[in-house]
Order: sequence, then C-alpha cells, then structure tokens
Amino acid sequence: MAITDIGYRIIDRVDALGTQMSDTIFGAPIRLGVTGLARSGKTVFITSLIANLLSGAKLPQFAASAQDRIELAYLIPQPNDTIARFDYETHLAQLCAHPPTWPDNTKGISTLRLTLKLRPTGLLSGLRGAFEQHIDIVDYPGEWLLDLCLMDKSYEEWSSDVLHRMASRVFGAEYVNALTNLDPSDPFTDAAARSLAVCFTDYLENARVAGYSDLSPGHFLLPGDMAGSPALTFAPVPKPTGSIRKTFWAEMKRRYDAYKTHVVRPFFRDHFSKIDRQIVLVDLLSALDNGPDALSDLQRTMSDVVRAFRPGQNSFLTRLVSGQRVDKILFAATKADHLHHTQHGNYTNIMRAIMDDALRHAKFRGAQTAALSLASVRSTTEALHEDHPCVRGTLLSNRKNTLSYAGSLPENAQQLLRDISDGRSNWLGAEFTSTPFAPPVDAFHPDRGIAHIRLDQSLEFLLGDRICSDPRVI
Ligand SMILES: Nc1nc2c(ncn2[C@@H]2O[C@H](COP(=O)(O)OP(=O)(O)O)[C@@H](O)[C@H]2O)c(=O)[nH]1
Ligand SMILES: [Mg+2]
Repeated sequence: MAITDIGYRIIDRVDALGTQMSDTIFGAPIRLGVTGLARSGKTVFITSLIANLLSGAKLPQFAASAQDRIELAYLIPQPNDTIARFDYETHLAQLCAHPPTWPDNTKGISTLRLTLKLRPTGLLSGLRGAFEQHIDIVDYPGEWLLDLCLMDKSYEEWSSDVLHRMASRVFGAEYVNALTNLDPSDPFTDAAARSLAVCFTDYLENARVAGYSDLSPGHFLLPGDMAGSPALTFAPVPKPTGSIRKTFWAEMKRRYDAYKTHVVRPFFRDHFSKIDRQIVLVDLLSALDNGPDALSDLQRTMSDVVRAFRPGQNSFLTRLVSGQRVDKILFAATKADHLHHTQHGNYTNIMRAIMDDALRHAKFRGAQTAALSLASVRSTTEALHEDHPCVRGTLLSNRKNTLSYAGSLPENAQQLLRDISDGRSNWLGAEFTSTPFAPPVDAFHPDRGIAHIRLDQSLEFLLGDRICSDPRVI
C-alpha cells in the first residue's frame, strides 16, 4: 500500500466517524517533548510512534491500546503556525523505500499534532461517547538545552571558558591560529566575522565528531531557520586591553547578547516552557563504543541537559516556567536492537547509572523520572553464535546480512563508572561495538505498524495516566 493510500484510508475512517464526533469532549492537549543530541534517534522515534498509533497496531504495554480504548488515531493541523511541521510522511516513505533508508538528518525544531479518539472508562463509560485527546509532539535538538548555561554567562566569561577548553584539543589549533591573525581591538568587518564564525563552527563540528558533547552555542551546528543571521555569526575572542568602543570584540559581544535575546530566549519561552512530558533519547551504545572518555563526556552533557528541567537552578528559567513544569521525564537508551534481549537489562542499568549521577549533580527534584532502553525500529533478529547471544541484520555500510555481537555489557554499571574515574582510555576487560544497521525491508505494515522494542512501554510512562483518566474538559 502506498503511503498516500494510508493517508486517505485514515481520512475515510475519520469521515465515517464524523457523525459521532459532534458530542466529543476534548482533553487538555498533552505537549510531548522529544529531545536528545544529534543522531540519538529522535526522528526515527517520532516516525515509529506515529506510524504505530495511526495504523492501530497492538501495543501490549500501552494500556489504552491493550484495552482496545483507542477507537482511532489521526493527524490534524498543528496549532502553532510558526514552527515547521514534523515531516512524518517523508520520513515514513524513506523507511518504506526499496531499499529502505533512515530518515534524513534534521536541523531544528518541528511539531505535529496527533489526536487519539478514546473510549471513556469508569462510571461514565456507559453514558458518554468517545473523547479526543490531542498530543502535540515537539522534536527539538538537545544541543539547544545546553544554551541555558549561556544565559548566566557574559561574552567575556564564555569566550574565556571556550578558549581555555580549546587549547587542550588538537583540532582546536586551526581556530587558535585564526585568532592570532586577528586583533580584537581592530574595527569590525563582516568578512572577518563570517570567516571566524565558519572556523569556529568547524571546530564545533570536529569536537562533535571526536565525541565531545560541549557544543554550545547549540544553534551553530543545528541552526534551524536562523542560519547565516548576525545572531549566529560570532565566535569567542579575547577581550582587548584598551578601550572597547567600536572594536571587533564589541560587535562580537553585541552579537552574543543578540543570540541570547533572539535565539535562546524565544526557544525557551515559546517552546520549551510549554512542554509537559519529555523523553530524552540517548545513543548510549555509541558512547560505550567510543570508550570511557566519550561516556564521561556524555554523562557531563546529560547533567547539563537535566538542568533545564530544574528551573529553580536558573533565574532566567524560573521566571519563564512559573507554575508550569515538565512532570514526567523518560531517559531512553536507543538502538537496543543492536543487542540481544539478554543484554537489555544491563543496557538499561547503564542508562540509569548515568542519569542517577546527572540527576544527583543537578540536585533534581520534582518530576517523576524513569530510564529504559528501546528500539524505535527493530532492524535485527536474534541469533546464537558459539554460545554468544548475537543479532543479525543488514549492515548500513555494505548492505550485507551480518551477524553482530556488540560485546558483553556489565551487570554492574559501576564498573564502567570506575573506569571513567580512573581516567582509563579503554574499558578494563571489555570492548563494545555499535555497527550501524540499515532499516529492515518492509518495516511498515498498514495494520501492524512498525516492529519496535519497548516503544509501547515508553508511551505508557509518558502518556498512560493522562489518557486513562477521564478528560479535563476545556
Ligand atoms: N538499528 C537502529 N538504528 C536506529 C534506530 N533509531 C535511530 N537509528 C540510527 O540512528 C540514526 C539517527 O537517527 P535520527 O532519528 O535521525 O536521529 P536524530 O538526529 O536524533 O533525529 C539513524 O539514521 C539510524 O542509523 C533504531 O531504532 N534502530
Ligand atoms: Mg532528527
């Protein structure tokens, strides 16, 4: 069945139910944030979530589905006119192509409104028709959350921190060299600003490739629709000693402040502060594969990410989200289909240990949190090879069907944390690999949706209570 046919089929089903809709009661919309660093699996997660709900697939761990309470799921126009629509149809078409491909990289924020028509429960179930629950899904880069730390930092402090970290990184040499050719007390020129900003963006890209996660300003690598604007054309420069009036440095400072005012603040005010439920996706297996340094960096970044969910720690955020707060946060290690199910428990334990540490550092209280491991699109099958629990799938690199063993994840995650604190460059007595798999052929079935691992359990944690209680009438 073509994707467009699926769309029409859903519209037909909505039309058929149209007459019963008139007495529908609406629950308050649930705003579900989906975030994570680049390549953590946000686009694939949202695509699979929508495909599974629209197709009416059975989701045994999602009570509303297991109890057959979802009469219908459909997409309607989003209420927010100012952000891109999540391009569900194109992403699904890519997964369904022959050969199937993963969705293209996305570089900004997008949203989609999914509506569930639900059969009521409890005392009212015999008296009342179905009610509608809107779910506004908001996909945004986790890197943007890291910009929160800029709100309390002056340009001078930020520049000095960045230049200090850069000095110890080999790939920082090019930027350091570019700075030696520049006198910050010279008058400002646009050409110099642009070339320095490009050089600084290259540095951030190299830092990302090397596995570092301190990549703010978050919009440099993921600019959304602000690419090329002056607010995104600045870079760290040391303060000149003399007067700063009309200097290159002064204009860089002005642009840094403009970035905070016109880029960071609107994101937190217009989008982030409105979220009530949040899933944070983490490509934990890649970090394990890259070694103790990468896992330690991920752990530090996660501490910075969760700070955004604890408004009390930041005066700017406290003012924005007074009264409104995220009340459930799920931390999910993605791509669990790279591992045999016997390892999933250990994978989840590592996710939990990383977050325990991050939450403790943020002195986090308030929202209910949980950790699990999931695969949005299951791309492998399980196999045993010489007593090793393996998975089999098509490698993304050469499209060959291959047996893969990701390594044996330790039962006790503290062992990994010890390797980090001992400053080891490799894991002690362990090795992990996370070779990327291609999506499976015919990943999507019009009635059965997309095979996944624990996507339904994630939905139950994130939405279950709001969907199973009677709606708050608005
Ligand atoms: N095997 C497997 N790979 C996945 C899964 N989800 C994401 N990936 C891989 O991770 C890449 C990045 O996913 P994407 O959703 O685009 O990440 P985003 O940048 O956070 O939106 C994809 O291109 C896939 O290679 C999954 O459930 N299983
Ligand atoms: Mg994406």
